[in-house]
Amino acid sequence: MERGGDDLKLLGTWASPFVIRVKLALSFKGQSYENIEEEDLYNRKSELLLKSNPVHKKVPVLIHNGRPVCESQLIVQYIDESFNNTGHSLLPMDPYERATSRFWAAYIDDKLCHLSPHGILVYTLVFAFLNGVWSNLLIDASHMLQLFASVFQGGKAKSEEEKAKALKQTYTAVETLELAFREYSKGKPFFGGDSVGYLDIILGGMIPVVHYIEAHYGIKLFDSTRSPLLKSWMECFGTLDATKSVLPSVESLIEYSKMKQARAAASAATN
Ligand SMILES: N[C@@H](CCC(=O)N[C@@H](CS)C(=O)NCC(=O)O)C(=O)O
Repeated sequence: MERGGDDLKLLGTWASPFVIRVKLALSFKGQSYENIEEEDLYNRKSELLLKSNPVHKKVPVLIHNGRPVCESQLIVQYIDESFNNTGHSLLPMDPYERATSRFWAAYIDDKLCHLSPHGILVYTLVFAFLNGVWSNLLIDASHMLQLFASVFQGGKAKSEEEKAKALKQTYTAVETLELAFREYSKGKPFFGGDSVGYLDIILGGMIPVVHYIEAHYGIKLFDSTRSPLLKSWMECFGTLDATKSVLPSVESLIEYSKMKQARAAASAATN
């Protein structure tokens, strides 16, 4: 789809938190785009993906007038800068505030999204969910703990104590983020104050998976005790018109997860 001379294509998978970020940014900027779904991201990447992101071979990739931009945080910044005449600015104008927004965005990715000593919980769940590889382990919360501990620790069995420590580190990161939200929002509903800003988009991509983790494992990442402000933020963010059209429902994620798990089980049975 083209709009105002801009040809925008988004290469992604619909359930990916990183892809959802980009969709949120495009939605808030009122940009239409062609959505190109990677059919089998973990087994057979498309030629277009390999050509567009030869370094990491990951989604999302935004292709703007034929030129690819990779890495979700950079794509959101690119969208903000490229379409500065539509919607409001996502990043703050002040250079210091821009730097601190990027700092917290890196914190979210490091502690909550990626495979790191701290960010293991969510990353592992997202990976397992998208991949279906460890479907037989995804039974309940205690199995889930084994799952993320085993991935984090390279498959080596570790003590319950160490598993609990990894979970605690994730909760500590949430508490730290809660303090950052308090400082940035200044009593308003969003990181960006009265309107949605860069950090809302970065964390907003995680909302579907946060709901999924709660529905599937009974683990509340944002709750009224540990992070009441983030809990309210999540509820409020999810009701906006620009987000409702983008965020997949928890039911669709559960269905998708079941389908992936069935497919993984069938492929394991034939091998
Ligand atoms: N740092 C990247 C992470 C993107 C990422 O991990 N994408 C996953 C899907 S959720 C992917 O494409 N994985 C394919 C693979 O690992 O081969 C970003 O922010 O865009």
